Amino acid sequence: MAGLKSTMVVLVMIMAASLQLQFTVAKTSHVVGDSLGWTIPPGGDATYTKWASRRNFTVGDTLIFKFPTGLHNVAEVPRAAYGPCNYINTLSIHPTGPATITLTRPGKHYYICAVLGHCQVGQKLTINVSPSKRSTPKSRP
Ligand SMILES: [Cu+2]
Repeated sequence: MAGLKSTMVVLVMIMAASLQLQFTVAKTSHVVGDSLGWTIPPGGDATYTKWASRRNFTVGDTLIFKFPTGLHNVAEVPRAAYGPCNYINTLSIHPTGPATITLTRPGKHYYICAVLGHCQVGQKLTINVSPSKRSTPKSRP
């Protein structure tokens, strides 16, 4: 009986996962860090890495960075600047919270907080954005 029960649990999990896949076809708003928001993460940079690993990002989706204006900010930086937390050559900077960023390009994106010291202790996020899915025409000739 225990075997049947665990099989059922696995089945339900598979169904939930495929439902989630369907939902990602629509444009999604991703609240970075969920309830934690965009802050110095208590668990270090693994916090946002873990958060991102549970999600699928697609062109057209938005990232919402929730933070109090003045305490943090969001800077998109090139790959080379991400590791060393170099925020001299930012691609864009969003000083006002909450900051909503629409993902317009596929590929890797690198975000850091450019307040001195914050990126070094883990306030950084990298995501991989998939190209947008083309909607297949429903009507047939
Ligand atoms: Cu910060």
